[in-house]
Amino acid sequence: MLTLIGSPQSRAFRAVWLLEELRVPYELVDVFPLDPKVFEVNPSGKIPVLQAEGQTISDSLAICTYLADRHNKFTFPAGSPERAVQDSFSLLAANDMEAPLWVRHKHMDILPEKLRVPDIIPSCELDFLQELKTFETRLGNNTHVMGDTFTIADIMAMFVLSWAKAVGLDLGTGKALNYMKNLKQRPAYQKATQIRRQSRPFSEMKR
Ligand SMILES: N[C@@H](CCC(=O)N[C@@H](CS)C(=O)NCC(=O)O)C(=O)O
Repeated sequence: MLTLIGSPQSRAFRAVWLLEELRVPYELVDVFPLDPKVFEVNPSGKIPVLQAEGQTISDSLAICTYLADRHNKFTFPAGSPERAVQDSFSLLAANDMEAPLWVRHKHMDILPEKLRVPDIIPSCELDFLQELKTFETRLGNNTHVMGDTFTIADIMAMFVLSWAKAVGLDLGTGKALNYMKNLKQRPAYQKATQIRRQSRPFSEMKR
């Protein structure tokens, strides 16, 4: 049995979406970051964490990579050049696009007031928007980052694009929005969204 620890309102959404795509049974432990249940399995207190086959796997990309490899679905095989390109898209989403959003979020909402540096926010937004251009250029006119094939790199990208949109960043009217519109049609995405809607809102988290 797979156990996914983390609120589906967080990056755990990526794993929920993939588990729904794979149609494998799993238990979801809906907890916020820094919950004692998270510290029991991850010293950073961060979510998501997946428990599988006697291992504890942290990080949404590591979890999605494990699940996709294990089921040989929604991924190109390790060692293939396509896999390297797929991985580079996953990392573009997880590192280059996500890091500025995370720093922005910390300085707006998470850090103690005295540590927040509001002046950093415009540069975070600029960094994100530059990487969005990179993403759109690489995506071209494709429906998925790997062309016709849906992979976990799309799950990684969709999450960060949705996050940017939710916090009011202007994604323009072009490729990224069309890309998102197409992915939203996937039944597993819709199921994962329903699971997210039924979970406890992040506003209830106490720091
Ligand atoms: N790279 C990690 C980042 C994990 C992460 O930062 N998760 C957030 C929730 S989305 C968290 O636990 N933050 C800790 C906090 O809010 O203090 C991943 O993709 O899983």
